[in-house]
Amino acid sequence: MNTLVAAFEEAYGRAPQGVWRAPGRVNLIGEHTDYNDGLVLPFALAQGVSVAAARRDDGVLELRSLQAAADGRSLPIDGLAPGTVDGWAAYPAGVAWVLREHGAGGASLLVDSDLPQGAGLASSAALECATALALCDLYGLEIERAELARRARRAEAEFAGVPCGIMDQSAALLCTAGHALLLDCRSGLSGQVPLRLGEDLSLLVVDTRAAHALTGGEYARRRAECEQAAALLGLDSLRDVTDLASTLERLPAVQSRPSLPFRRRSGQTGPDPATLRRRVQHVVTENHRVEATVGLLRADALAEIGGMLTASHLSLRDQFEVSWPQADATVEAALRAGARGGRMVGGGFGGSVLVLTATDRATHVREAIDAAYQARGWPAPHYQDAVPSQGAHRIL
Ligand code: GAF
Repeated sequence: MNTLVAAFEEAYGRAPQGVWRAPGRVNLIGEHTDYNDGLVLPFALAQGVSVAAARRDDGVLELRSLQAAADGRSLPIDGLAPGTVDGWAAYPAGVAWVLREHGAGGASLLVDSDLPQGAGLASSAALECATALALCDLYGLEIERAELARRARRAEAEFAGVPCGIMDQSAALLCTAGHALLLDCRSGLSGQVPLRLGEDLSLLVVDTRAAHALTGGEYARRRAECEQAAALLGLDSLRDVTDLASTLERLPAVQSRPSLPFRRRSGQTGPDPATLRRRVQHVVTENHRVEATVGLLRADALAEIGGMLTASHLSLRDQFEVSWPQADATVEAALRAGARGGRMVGGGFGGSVLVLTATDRATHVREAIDAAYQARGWPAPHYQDAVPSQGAHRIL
């Protein structure tokens, strides 16, 4: 933090009025459920984004980042509009844009991050939420955290043009140390679920180093498919599915084709029925897995959730089709080496994998994953131990 304060003084010629920090997240389980009004269970990482900031009264938002030293911006608050700012700056600028109507004005910001970008650990949400807390404090805005998460999500979706759900911003703002956050994305209600690892169990975050970006069209396509399935079923959202088997029967009959990766036949305008059935199957069973996982955690049976994690991964791989080769190889190698379970986390198509393992097997698990990457000629993955940490807060 001292480096950040010194860098702020050098950049702006005065001291910051404060420093705010928001964490990245790992989603324990409940993937691609948030935009289906479903359940998610993320926890905050110790790694995150810090923002040093001072108020300016000339209506200018100055943005600099220690990770993008050559890419500073100076933006008039009045001129902020969706689509006008590109790159990393779109996220803090989007937050200033959503908070403008509440009275937030100009500020000088300097960003620092120890979260890898593109690792699927919600670095954009962390940047948005640290900025949001900074602007709220600088301008005396009192917005409760669940509402602030909704505003930060709007910044990302409407200003930066990334069609995300509400999970990542909620995790950054609402998580508490030693817990996962159970969030019902339909009601907005949330609760804390104990996630204490103790000495015997470790949660390993494996950055597969296949970069992930939500701006690619596949995430938006999955959303559209889920919406289309719900519309065909006459439901508001897939959360309303009560009986999976009969629901799948109600979707138009499966045509004779293998249920392999998404592909449109020429001339076809939308996803075929088999694809929609797979999407529905994932979302509905994933909500059940969240409930089952919460049950185990509340019964103090963390060691038993491994099967849920692996089942989630297989569903994301085979039904939702958002996994990627490094993620599959990581889960496979980890399980072979005796891990209790593992799954890809986040939007997919790159990013990180979460592995639950007995601590005394962790080294063996890592070696097995390394060997799998080496055998395929992939760059070695990066590892970190996940420690369920506190949500966004002021650190200075
Ligand atoms: C990304 C999105 F930002 C989240 O809202 C969520 O949909 C997730 O992908 C998939 O569960 O992180």
